[in-house]
Amino acid sequence: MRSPVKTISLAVASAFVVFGCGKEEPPPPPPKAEQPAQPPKPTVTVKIGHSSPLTGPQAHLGKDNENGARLAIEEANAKNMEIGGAKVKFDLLGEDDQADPKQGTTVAQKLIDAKVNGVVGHLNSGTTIPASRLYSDAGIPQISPSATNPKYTQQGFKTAYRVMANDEQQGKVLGGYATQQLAGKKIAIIDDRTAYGQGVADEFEKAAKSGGAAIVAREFTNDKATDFAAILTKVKSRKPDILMYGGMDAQAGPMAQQMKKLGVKAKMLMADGGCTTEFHKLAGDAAEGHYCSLPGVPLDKMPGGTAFKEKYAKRFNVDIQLYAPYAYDAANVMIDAMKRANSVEPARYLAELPKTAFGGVTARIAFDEKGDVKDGAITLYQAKGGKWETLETIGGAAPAAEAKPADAAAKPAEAPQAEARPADAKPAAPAAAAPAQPAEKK
Ligand code: ABU
Repeated sequence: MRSPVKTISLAVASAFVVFGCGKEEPPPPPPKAEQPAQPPKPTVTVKIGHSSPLTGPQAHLGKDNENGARLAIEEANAKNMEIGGAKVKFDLLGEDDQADPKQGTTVAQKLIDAKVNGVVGHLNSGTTIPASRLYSDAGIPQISPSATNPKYTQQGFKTAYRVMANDEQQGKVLGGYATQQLAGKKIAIIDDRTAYGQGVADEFEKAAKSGGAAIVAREFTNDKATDFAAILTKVKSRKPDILMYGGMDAQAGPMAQQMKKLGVKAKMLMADGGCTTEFHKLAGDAAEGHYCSLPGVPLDKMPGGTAFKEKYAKRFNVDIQLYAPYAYDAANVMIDAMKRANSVEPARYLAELPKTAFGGVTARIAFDEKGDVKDGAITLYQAKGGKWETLETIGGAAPAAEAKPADAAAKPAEAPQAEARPADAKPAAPAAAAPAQPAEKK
C-alpha cells in the first residue's frame, strides 16, 4: 500500500516534469488557414499629350516646353504612384504643331484619337485657342504653360487652364512701365500679327495711351520674318523714345540688331516672347539696355526654383530657354488634380482643377473662374552684359502662410509651397486676398 506522502510527492514530481522544467513544448497552434495570394496591382498608362513647335524659328522654345513637362512626368514615375487602386505610369506624347494654327488643330485631333488623359500645351496662343475647342468637345483637360492671349480662357470651356498671367495683365504692366518709370512720350509699336503678338501689343497700346503717351507708329511683320529694314526706317522717322515689339525672340533679336545698325535710338520693350537667352544670342551687343517682361517671379526667388534649374540642366544638358518651368508646373498641376480626384479619368480629375492650390516653381498656382492663374505676378528685366537682369516684380500671390489652399485635400503632399514673394515684389492690390474658395469654372 502506498503511503499518502509518497503519492503526493510523485504527483508533484510528475507535474514538474510536464510543466515546471520547460523542456516539454506546449502543443503547436493549429495550422493557419492558407492566405489567398494577392493579385498584382494593375498598371495603368496615363497619356499626357504635349504640343509645341519642335521645328521652325521657335523650335528651341518648343523643345524647352516639352522638356519641362517631361521632367515632371519622369519625377512622377519615379515616385511609383498609385491612383484609384492602380499603379500609374505617365507617358508623354509630344507633338510638333510648328506654331501654326492649322497644324495645332491637326495635332490636337491626333492627341484626342490617341486617348490622352490630358494635354499640357500648346505653346502659342495661335495654336492653343483653336485646339482648345477640340479638347473641350472631347472633355480633355488642357493646361497651357505659355499661351497668354486672354481669349483662350474667355471662351467658356471648362477644360481650358493656363499657369501664366495673360496679356491683358502683361500689356498693362508693360504700358505702365513705359509711361511711368521710363517716362515714354512717343511710342512706336510693331507686332507679328499672331494671336499673342498682336494681342499683347493692343493691350500695351491701351495702357500706354492711358498713361499719356502718343503712339507715333503702329507697324507689323510676321513670325517668320528676319528683315525689318523697311518698317524700322519708317519707325525711325517718327523719332520714338520707346519701341514696343509684340512677338517672339526669333524676330526680336534681329530687330534689335537692325535698330542699332539703322540708328533707331528707342529703347525696345518686349513681353515674354522676347525674354529669352536666345534674344541675347541673336541680338549680340545690340541687346544692351532693352527691356522685357515675364509672368511669374524670377525662378531663383521661388522655393524649388534653383533646384529645378539645376535638375533641368543635369537632365537635358542645356539651360532653360524660357517656359520650361511653366510646363513643369502645368504637368504637375494636372498630376496633382489626378491624385486628389484619385482618378486619371478626364471627367473625374477635371472637377478637381478649380480647387488647385499648388506650390509650383513659377508661382503658387490657383485658378480663377475662367481658368486663368490667380494673382499672376509680372517681372520686368533689362538686358545688361549679355543677360537679363531683374528690375522689379509687380503683383503676385500672397505668401503661402497666408494663402490657404482651397481645401485641405487640395494641398499637395510633395510639391514645394511658395513661402515668400521676392523682396522686391510689389503685391497688386487684390493679392492680399488669399483664395478662399475653389473657383467654379463658368
Ligand atoms: N506668351 C507668349 C508666347 C506664347 C503665345 O503665343 O502666347
